[in-house]
Amino acid sequence: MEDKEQTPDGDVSRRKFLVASAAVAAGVVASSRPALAQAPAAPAGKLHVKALPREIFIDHGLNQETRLETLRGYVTPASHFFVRNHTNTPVLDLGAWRLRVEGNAIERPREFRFDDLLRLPSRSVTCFVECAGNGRGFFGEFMGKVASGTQWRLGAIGVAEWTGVPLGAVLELAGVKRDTPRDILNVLVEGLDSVKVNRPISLTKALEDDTLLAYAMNGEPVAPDHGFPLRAIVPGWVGINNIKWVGRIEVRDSVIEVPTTTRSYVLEGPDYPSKVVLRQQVIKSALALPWGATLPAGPQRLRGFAWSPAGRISKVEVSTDRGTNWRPAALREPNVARAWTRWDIEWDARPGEHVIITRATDDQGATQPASVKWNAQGYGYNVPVPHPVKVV
Ligand SMILES: Nc1nc2c(c(=O)[nH]1)N[C@H]1C(S)=C(S)[C@@H](COP(=O)(O)O)O[C@H]1N2
Ligand SMILES: [Mo]
Repeated sequence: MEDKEQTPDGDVSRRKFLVASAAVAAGVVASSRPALAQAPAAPAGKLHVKALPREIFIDHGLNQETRLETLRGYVTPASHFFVRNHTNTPVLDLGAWRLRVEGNAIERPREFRFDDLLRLPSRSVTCFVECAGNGRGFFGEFMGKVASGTQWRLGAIGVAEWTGVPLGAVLELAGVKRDTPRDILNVLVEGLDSVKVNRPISLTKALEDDTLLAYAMNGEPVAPDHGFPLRAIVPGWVGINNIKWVGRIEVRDSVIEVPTTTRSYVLEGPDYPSKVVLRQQVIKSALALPWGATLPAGPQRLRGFAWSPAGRISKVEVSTDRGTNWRPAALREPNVARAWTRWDIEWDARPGEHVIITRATDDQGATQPASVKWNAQGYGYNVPVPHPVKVV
């Protein structure tokens, strides 16, 4: 894989994109399968399949950030779910699709068809998928030192009910050799996008009940932009682990090193003597208003979201006076661990320029910190942010 295509949140090279879209245009993915078994085709030259209205998404090109203020329910519908692609969305044919499970720690390498997976016991998990770089823009905005990659604020997250088969059930059918190390990154999940984005997780994480190969999102087939026909769901871990368009899994007896663990998705910079390979996300909260919103004076109900990779949210505090006083927000159900909770609080808005700051705590005792170490690729920014709001 070329370095250029693996830069954190960087765009795929223009050349590679032209090749990929030419393949779509030439009908390379077409087949004689019944229409029902096919994903909708992305018009040639388009990066994505779904509509991306500017009222719902902030446009970062390949990457599309959800405007959290447009969300109404607990789960994020596919129409509103952020998109983080390393290259354009591939349009896969379900009939031709296969999942290969192989590697030197696998007893019986084998291939699964989609129907084989549907015959296995099904499991549903409600959790977030959140980009490791969610909040990256704040390194530049509040630390004065821009980190490389898409300058997200806090909309690179969505929560869905994912349904599929536990990854462990599939690994069990292929047989994982005894004595395979459990806590190193040796279970590689690979996508069928043109640059074959892949990332290894540990066997321990792979065998957790809630780690899924998901074929449904909020009760519907996973949409093309979100990984049709199958994506990995690795609750609590950074977004890259939730590989879309899964086509191959490799289990080895040793660490699997790929660009997503050696080059990107690592913490590095002046404050990191050695690179730290990312696994788990960090606790965060967000106000569901446009950045720089304008509100009318008078009583308002502020609302937002809070989420943690480890537990349920136990507290959200809100300051409307630049951090001097904090008040607890009401937490609304559902409040699912590794998904999120919605919160709201009343605010008597007086005319002028304000900032609203929110700070989440989870039931494991984790709280958003007062500071975070800068890192070159801008991961893990979770300091409470002063969200600007103008009252007129
Ligand atoms: N095959 C593949 N899987 C992928 C990616 C990708 O580019 N290709 N992007 C990853 C990243 S960095 C994130 S944050 C999530 C985003 O998932 P979404 O686009 O469904 O929101 O998918 C992950 N899985
Ligand atoms: Mo990501």
